[in-house]
Amino acid sequence: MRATAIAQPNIALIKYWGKRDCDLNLPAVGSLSVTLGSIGTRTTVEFDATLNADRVYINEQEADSANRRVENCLDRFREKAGIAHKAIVTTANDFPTGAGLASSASGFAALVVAADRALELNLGADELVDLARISSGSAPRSLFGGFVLLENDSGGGTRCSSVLAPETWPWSIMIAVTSDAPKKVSSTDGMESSRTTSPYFSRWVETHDADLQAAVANIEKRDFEKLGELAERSCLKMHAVAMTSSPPLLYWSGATLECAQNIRELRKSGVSTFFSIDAGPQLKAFCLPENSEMVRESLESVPGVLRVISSKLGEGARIVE
Ligand code: 2P0
Repeated sequence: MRATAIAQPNIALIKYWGKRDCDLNLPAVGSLSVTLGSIGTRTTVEFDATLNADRVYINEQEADSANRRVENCLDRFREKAGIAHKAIVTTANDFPTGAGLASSASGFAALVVAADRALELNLGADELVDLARISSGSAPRSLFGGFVLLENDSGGGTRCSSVLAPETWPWSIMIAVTSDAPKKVSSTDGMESSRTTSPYFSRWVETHDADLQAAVANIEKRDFEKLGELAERSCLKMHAVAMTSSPPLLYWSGATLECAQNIRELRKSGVSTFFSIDAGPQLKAFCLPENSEMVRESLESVPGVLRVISSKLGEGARIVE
């Protein structure tokens, strides 16, 4: 009744921000992401009839606040397996947790894959997508590798799949880490505040599907420049909605903005690259592998950048033990 899985974070090119159903954690909009290959979460789940409570350890510390979300996820697995055993969950990230690097995505993707194997449920991909999504809206995307599309389906749920395998179109991703501190406002709280208070939220939802469909078409055409334009704009649209929430959500630091300006300057000088920023101050720059050193040097030159993590595209969540 024990299994270990690895899952890798993903970064959305076309962002998810806001929910249409908070109880089922259904996103208001679809999203398109890339799964990273060089940083990850390793999670072991062990169900044990002798335990009287679930125990959750994140990076060797017993967790309180994240515990409820993990317990809810385990409850759904217990219900499917028809057992009441509690579990020990041990999870470790080799990157900052809760700082806009998609640790909840890789964390819950690893958890559902490990729990499924530990209980020998052999659930299908659609069921794993639902179980991951209800815990964290971005987690289904880390179940798959390469370029991944998460869409609302006509039946009131979501579906998720890889639209292109990682080796088919190699990319480099450079993450400029400007802070290791956890964010002050969680994505979940930020999204709900945006939905209820930003005057731009309805336009964000109305204009989103066109961005998503255009991005998928440009992946099919391998048009890096057009995809980059769409992705950078989707990121800035999301932050415009966040910034115009009440109270305003400003996830950037000065260094984040300076990194963004450097990427735009590089692009003006003829280097194909674009950026994205999530609910934290790290900046993610995307480029083709031949430009990765130039992009890295440009980000490293910004005061306030603590380090640059380099990644390629990666695989979906998988069992390792
Ligand atoms: C994304 N983010 O598409 C967007 C962009 C953050 C900024 O998906 O509330 O932590 O658990 O569903 O999964 C963060 O989403 O939020 C996220 P919940 P989650 O990557």
